[in-house]
Amino acid sequence: MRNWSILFGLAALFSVAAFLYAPFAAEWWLPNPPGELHHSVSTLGREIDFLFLIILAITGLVFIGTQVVLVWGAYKFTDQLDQQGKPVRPATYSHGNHRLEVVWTLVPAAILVFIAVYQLGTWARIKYPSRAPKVPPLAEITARQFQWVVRYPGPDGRLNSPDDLILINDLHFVKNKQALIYLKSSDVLHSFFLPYMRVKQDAVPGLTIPVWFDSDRAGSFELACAELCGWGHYKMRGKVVVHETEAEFEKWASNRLAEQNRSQLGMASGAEGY
Ligand SMILES: [Cu+2]
Repeated sequence: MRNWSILFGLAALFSVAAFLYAPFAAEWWLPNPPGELHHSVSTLGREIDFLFLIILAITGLVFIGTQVVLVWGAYKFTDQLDQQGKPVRPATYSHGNHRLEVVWTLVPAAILVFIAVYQLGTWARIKYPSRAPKVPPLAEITARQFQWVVRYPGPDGRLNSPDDLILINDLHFVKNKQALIYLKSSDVLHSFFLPYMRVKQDAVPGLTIPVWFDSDRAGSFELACAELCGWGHYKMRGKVVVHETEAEFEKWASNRLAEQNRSQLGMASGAEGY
């Protein structure tokens, strides 16, 4: 049945075509700003993308190699029968090849060790708390079923003081400036996910985890929860706004703070709500 080799060959060709097409299609590639398909907005994001491409190249080459061998094997060693329906070339049965198995275990192991060692520096820059930027925290973010509670230090610059600005699903920071947040959870595991900044960090009940990122493009991006955390998981979609300048950010924060104070005053005096 030589036709099977053709089917396998077509499937492999389709996969390789998709693989080659992906980098040129925005909806197939990593999330980046519109019109800038290959530009990750964050410094660490660019490092992660580079690692990703290395892994993609290795797995891509292995994929093409194995598919070529598979199709060639299916084509060459297909069964052939003579006029009487007897096989021209009787099947031989193999019980494995020790040398081959050693090779295909050692080579992937060596590749994995290479990747593990090669990415160590990037991992440290992203995750080690000792490598967190030495800047005042932008906010404390507490995940809960089903929202992100974002608490910014108020005018006194200190978190957890009475003048804090508290917003839901609304994260703001300034372009080209390191943003440091403290991540918490008040119920179950959530995962703080900024796809455009390539940030993904679990929010773990009982822990306060520093997370840092930046962006060299202003604009509005997405914040999501990447851990199925309950029935309302889908609601944990938030907004990340990167402001062009510090002044713009300050103006936004003071406006929101004034709004918050007004509604609190209103609630205290019973003039609004209820
Ligand atoms: Cu969640």
